[in-house]
Amino acid sequence: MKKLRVFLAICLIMALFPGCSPEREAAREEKLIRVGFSQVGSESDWRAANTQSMISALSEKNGFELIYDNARQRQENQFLAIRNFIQQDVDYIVLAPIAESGWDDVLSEARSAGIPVIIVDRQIAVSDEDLYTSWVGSDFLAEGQRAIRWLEGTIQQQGRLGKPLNILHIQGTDGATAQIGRTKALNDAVRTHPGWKVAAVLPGEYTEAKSYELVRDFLAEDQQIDVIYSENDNMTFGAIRALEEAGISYGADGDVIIISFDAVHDALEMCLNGKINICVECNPLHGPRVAALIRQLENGETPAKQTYVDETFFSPGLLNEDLIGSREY
Ligand code: GYE
Repeated sequence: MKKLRVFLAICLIMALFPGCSPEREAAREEKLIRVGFSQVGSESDWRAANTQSMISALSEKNGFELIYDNARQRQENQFLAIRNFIQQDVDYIVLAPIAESGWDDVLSEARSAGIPVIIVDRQIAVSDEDLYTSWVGSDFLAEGQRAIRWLEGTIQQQGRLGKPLNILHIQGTDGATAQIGRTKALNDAVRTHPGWKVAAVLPGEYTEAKSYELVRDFLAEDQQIDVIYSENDNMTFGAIRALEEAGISYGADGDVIIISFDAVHDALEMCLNGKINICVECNPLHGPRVAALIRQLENGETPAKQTYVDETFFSPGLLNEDLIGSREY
């Protein structure tokens, strides 16, 4: 009798709430992990590949509900986004920080709310390392040193070691780890090579447009340069446009050596064609890495505090169309 009453009660509930089928309940119970992701902006091809990687890895199909915010290269926007994520009580905050400093307050708020924070790409400098759970990204100093070793070897082959070398330095966003590391490698090298000189440091902010304008104005002053050290591919594209307009030859057979960072498709094509001498790889495919970190945390594991990804570099002799075609970005 009791069983019959329970059965009738279930039938009644199912009749009143047709959405409550056992399948739907099960699906609802298989709860999506809610992730707020604050992205730097959309300044470069590298960033577009990174955003794509994050969105496809943190998809519903993979068990996530992603709240994506594009900060348009402004740290204040990242503060707003993070506060918004806290308000929405997300399960995890993922931050791709614009610059290293300034995070203590907002990340303390996240900690008070009990929300773990994962840092991706650039790093943060905080008073308390416990303000974030884990970081994954590139070793930007090593990338810079890779470029410098290549330059030293090339200059030596050309019999120009010890001779004057005028370097135009196009810099990424001030205070970003990618800028700090790549800049340090160059400055360290300039200090150890008496003939090497930085002709100018141009703040290109990782964008093609800004770099183009700055290099165009710089070249208008009739400056003589031997090397362009450009801290990302998009700024390299801008610089190359300015060189073309000024009628200055560059690349493998030209007067100006072009060093570029990221190694996105278009840059690799230009490298294969001898327009860029070296592309130092910077891997943007962090989506699956971040998803794996979250899974580890969900399983009660403690992921590594810092994870550096493996990277290499490309010069024309190391490239072919098949290799470029096989790469995801
Ligand atoms: O090199 C640049 C992007 O932080 C590694 O940011 C990233 C850099 C990348 O805009 O293209």
